[in-house]
Amino acid sequence: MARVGELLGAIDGVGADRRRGGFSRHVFDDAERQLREWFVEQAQARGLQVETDRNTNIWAWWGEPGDGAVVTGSHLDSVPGGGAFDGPLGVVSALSAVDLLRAKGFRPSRPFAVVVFAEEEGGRFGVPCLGSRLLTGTIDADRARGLRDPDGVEFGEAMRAFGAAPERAGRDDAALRRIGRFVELHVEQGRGLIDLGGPVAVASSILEHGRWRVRFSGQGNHAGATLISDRSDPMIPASRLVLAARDVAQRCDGRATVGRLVPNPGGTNVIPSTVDVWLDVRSSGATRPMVHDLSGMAEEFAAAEGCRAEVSEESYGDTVHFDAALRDELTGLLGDVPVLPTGAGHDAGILAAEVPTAMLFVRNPTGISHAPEEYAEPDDCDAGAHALARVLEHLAGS
Ligand code: HGY
Ligand code: MN
Ligand code: MN
Ligand code: MN
Repeated sequence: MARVGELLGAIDGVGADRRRGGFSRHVFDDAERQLREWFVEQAQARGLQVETDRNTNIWAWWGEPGDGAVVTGSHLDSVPGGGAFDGPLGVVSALSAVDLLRAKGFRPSRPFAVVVFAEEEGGRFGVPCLGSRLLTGTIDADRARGLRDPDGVEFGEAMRAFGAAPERAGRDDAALRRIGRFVELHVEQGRGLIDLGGPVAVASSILEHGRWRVRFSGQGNHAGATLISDRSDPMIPASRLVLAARDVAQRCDGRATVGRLVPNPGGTNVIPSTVDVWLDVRSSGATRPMVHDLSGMAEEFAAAEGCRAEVSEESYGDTVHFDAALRDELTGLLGDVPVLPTGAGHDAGILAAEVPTAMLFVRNPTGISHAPEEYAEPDDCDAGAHALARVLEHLAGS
């Protein structure tokens, strides 16, 4: 039976990003399609019955599909230049857990599925957990279809090119009825387990988080021929907003990040006409107030340069407290493993509003995620798969 590390190794080169380092795998791009095909092969090799739902999430059933299933899984897409574990570890561990259970002669006595959610990172169309948000109706289907990628391609068009029917996208009650419990295993994105010295933890909560885009508009012009006093340069208020985001976050004990800032047209010798800044803000309760303050500052910084600022909300997620009964069941089963919060969003956070949901974390010795340094030791990966198998056997047994 393949170990988790070997299964992960099989997809290691897919979507390797030579320019950024790490991996770039975004919904329906070549790399992500290769990973989808790999997953379907692996699932079918295990005798699982595979189907893709109307929102392009993939479901692999162990036995007949049915309502009230025990479901586990995660995502295969990545952030730009991301690590190898965020997402794939949860999918591979689910396959490995099926192997472990089957090897001991276990057969689920209730419907059982492994799921791969689409576009969890929002790396192409800008909204995280797009597949699970569509499934639960947490995003308006028309809005989702109209989301554009950096090349201006709409998600609806991309769905059609992928062979899906965009007009069918949206809340899928039949699919939701099929989920009785959802458990997602994920590489830890932080240092909790390093400091606690164990390979596996159970999740307690997810921070509230949101994504806003701020467009600063000024006057494009020539870098050499335009006096400083004659400029309306949107890069100036954009730069001030980056620093203000950090200061506001520190003051509010929150987290604010500008990981994406796009000048247009982007020439070295060109004063930009617009600069788009994406704010990623997380906190335990102060997210919207923080962005309210930052929006006011953006307008002030813009006015000071004769520019304009427009703020739009791209996505928002409330704080998620995972199902306490299920969480306690898991910690009991796994022998009092640590219970840790996470600042990272997950599909499990979206599903938690609809079904009893839990998460397992596997130790990441670097504590770094969304970067090539993200890592999990092979033995810890195996410990995670065994823990997941134990949980699934309990939930799908009697
Ligand atoms: O952004 C997040 O927290 C998640 O990794 N999508
Ligand atoms: Mn991620
Ligand atoms: Mn993830
Ligand atoms: Mn010229």
